[in-house]
Amino acid sequence: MALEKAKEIVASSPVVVFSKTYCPFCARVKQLLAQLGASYKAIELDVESDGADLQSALAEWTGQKTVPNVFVKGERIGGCDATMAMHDGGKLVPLLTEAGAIVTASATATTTPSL
Ligand SMILES: N[C@@H](CCC(=O)N[C@@H](CS)C(=O)NCC(=O)O)C(=O)O
Repeated sequence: MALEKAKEIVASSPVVVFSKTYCPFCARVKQLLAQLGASYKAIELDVESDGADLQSALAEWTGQKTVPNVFVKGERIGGCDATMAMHDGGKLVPLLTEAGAIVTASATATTTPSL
């Protein structure tokens, strides 16, 4: 049940961060996404009534017991370290852009009909 819900949440948004409000690693990831101008859905597991169940389901599904647990386009990136490493490797922004989470000026221009 919680596993189904976790999978539904992941499928429902291009970027999902399972997080806790007081977690500094989660704050780092959310801050990075905000700095990159990426839209994302944060699920704060310490606030959700079924947060503990969701966290257990995520551990069962992904093998990761900690937060943040970051997903882009339904694929798991991992925690804060993995997300930062991906960004440092120059791979995060392209993935976020491909996911539609970052709308660039040029992408906006290409969707504007020419006059
Ligand atoms: N190295 C991990 C650190 C994550 C971590 O230690 N998160 C803590 C919260 S700040 C955690 O999930 N603790 C267990 C829990 O809250 O259930 C990462 O890169 O994401």
